[in-house]
Amino acid sequence: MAKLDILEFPDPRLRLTAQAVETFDSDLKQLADDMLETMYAAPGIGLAATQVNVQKRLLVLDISETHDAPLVLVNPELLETRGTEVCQEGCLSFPGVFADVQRKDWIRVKAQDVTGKTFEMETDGLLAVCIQHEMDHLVGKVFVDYLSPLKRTLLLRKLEKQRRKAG
Ligand code: GNR
Ligand code: NI
Repeated sequence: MAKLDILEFPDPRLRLTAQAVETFDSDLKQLADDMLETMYAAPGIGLAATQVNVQKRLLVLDISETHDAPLVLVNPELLETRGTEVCQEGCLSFPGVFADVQRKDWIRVKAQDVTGKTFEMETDGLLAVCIQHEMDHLVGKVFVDYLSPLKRTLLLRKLEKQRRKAG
């Protein structure tokens, strides 16, 4: 296992669109394991391959507090959504800042596991929010894109301030 470097805004590589995974080999399994290790160490509850500079449709998640419920979604697709909810989101590519974002409240997702087996899941709440946040990363979208210009400017100013404070 290896911890990977997480790209931070405004790195232009965060804007790249990921390609579908076609090869389910040991390298893919290794990448998923490394992404989980990176996510747990951060710590975060989700991580998209885009954030570690890999342009593949792959994301990992674990919303448990005990780090024992890892989920890997390869080539995820939203099949159905219901309702909306607003959740305060953070992002490992924007350390130390948070903003309210409106998402779908309930989702049905189709994806493949790391061996290529197709599965479907239905979920809501934080996990549903997180899957939508990670799927955005795979198409080069980040949570601040949902904010008004004023709110975005204030948040990015805060991000700079946090960075100066951190180091
Ligand atoms: O760790 C994370 N927490 C989080 C909280 C609310 C909504 C979304 C997230 S995802 C984020 C990790 C991350 O940046 N994933 O891309
Ligand atoms: Ni993120």
